[in-house]
Amino acid sequence: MLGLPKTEDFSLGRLRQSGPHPGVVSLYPILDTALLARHGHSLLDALEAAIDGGADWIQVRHKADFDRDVVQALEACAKRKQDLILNDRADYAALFGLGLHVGQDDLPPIEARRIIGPTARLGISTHNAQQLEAASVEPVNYIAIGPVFATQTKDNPDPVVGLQRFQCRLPLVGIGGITLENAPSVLAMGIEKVAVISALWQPPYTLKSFRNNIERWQHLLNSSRA
Ligand code: TZP
Ligand code: MG
Repeated sequence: MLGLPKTEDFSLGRLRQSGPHPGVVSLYPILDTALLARHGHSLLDALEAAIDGGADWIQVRHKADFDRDVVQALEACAKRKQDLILNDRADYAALFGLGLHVGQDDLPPIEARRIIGPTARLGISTHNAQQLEAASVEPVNYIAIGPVFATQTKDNPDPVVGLQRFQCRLPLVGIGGITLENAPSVLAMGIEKVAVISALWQPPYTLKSFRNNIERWQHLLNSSRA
C-alpha cells in the first residue's frame, strides 16, 4: 500500500536512542507558534536562538491551520535543522523529513512510523502509568509523561501526574508546568529530558533572553544529575 514500509520492519531494539551522557538530563525546548506570535517572533528566528543556546532536541508545536505561510516557515526550519520534531502532523513531518511527536488522539505510533520512516525520531505523549506502559511497546524513540505540574499552555490538560517515578525501557521526557525553580525536583522522576514551552520566555521576551534562558536551563540541568 503506497509503497510504505510494513510495521514489522520497525524492530523495537533499533529504536532506543539514549543520550551521549547517561545520567545527564537535557532540555527539550518546544517552540509554540501561538506563543511566538504573541511575542512577535518568527519560527525560524526562535529556532535559530534555541540552537544557538545549545538545544539539541527541539519541537515545533503548531495548533492552528497549516496554511502556506506556516508550511514555508516549517520548510525553512527543516533546512536549518533536519532532526527537528514536529507536533501532531505525520504528513508534514514526512514531507520535510522531520521527526514527529504524537499525542494520544493523533495517528497511532505504528501508523505514524510507517509514514515518517524507520529513522526519523518519533515520540508520544502519555498522561498516566497505563498509557506509559502501552506506549513502551510502540515503535517510538521516547515517551513524554505529563503534565508534571499544572500548565496554562495546553488546552484541556490531563490531570497532573506529579513527581512520580516512572519505569520505562525508553527515554522519558517530563513535560508540563516545569520551571527553572521546580526543574531539579523533576529530575528525581527518572527522566532524560525536560520539555518546556512557556517558562523559557521571560521579560523582556526577546530572542536574546530566550536564547540566554535556554543556556541557563542547560547549565542547571547539566549540573544536576538525575
Ligand atoms: N503536554 C502536556 S503539558 C503540555 C503539553 C504540550 C504543555 C507544556 O507547556 P508548559 O508551558 O511548559 O507548561
Ligand atoms: Mg497532538
